[in-house]
Amino acid sequence: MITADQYKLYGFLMSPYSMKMRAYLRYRRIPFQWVTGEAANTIAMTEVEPYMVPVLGYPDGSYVNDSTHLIDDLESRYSDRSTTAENEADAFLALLIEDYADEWLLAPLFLYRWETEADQTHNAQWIIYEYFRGNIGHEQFDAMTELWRTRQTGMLKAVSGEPASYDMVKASLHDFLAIMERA
Ligand SMILES: N[C@@H](CCC(=O)N[C@@H](CS)C(=O)NCC(=O)O)C(=O)O
Repeated sequence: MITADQYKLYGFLMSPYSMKMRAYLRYRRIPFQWVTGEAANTIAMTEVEPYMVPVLGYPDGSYVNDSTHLIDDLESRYSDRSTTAENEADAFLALLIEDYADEWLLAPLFLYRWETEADQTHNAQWIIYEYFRGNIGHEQFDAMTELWRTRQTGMLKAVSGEPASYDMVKASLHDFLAIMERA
């Protein structure tokens, strides 16, 4: 049931940090309303700094971003199904894995998403499709898709490094996944 005093999570399916936050809220069984598209973007642009998704709207009307900070805060507010390990060593490893995922895995994600022309087109369309909530007949669809493709592709070097390191960046994801499979 949706109620007015619920948490609201403003994000995008294409945003890995939004998916992290949504998975967390679901796991904790904290009721929330998922808000995506233009409405989510407007909140990210007007209610927090710097501009980014996800943003969590609290029942008291405040807005907060940064998934790590949000999770810390929610961990302290609710005890049921806590994701904080009781054992200190496990808690340290959990923090390490979260940090690695947040700070490093964006590099292979960006590479797989924006390296080839086919992926650039497909993924930019997907983001703008979500922004317009499926209304691909929108007159701004093509222009915004192109704008987003150029914007994100332009960030590839800063996020994923030079082409000479692409193989290493991709291998790091596969090594990480193999280790997690064994864990
Ligand atoms: N540290 C933030 C990172 C969030 C983040 O980088 N979100 C991306 C989308 S996945 C974003 O909104 N980037 C802003 C931009 O592209 O200008 C968190 O954990 O929530």
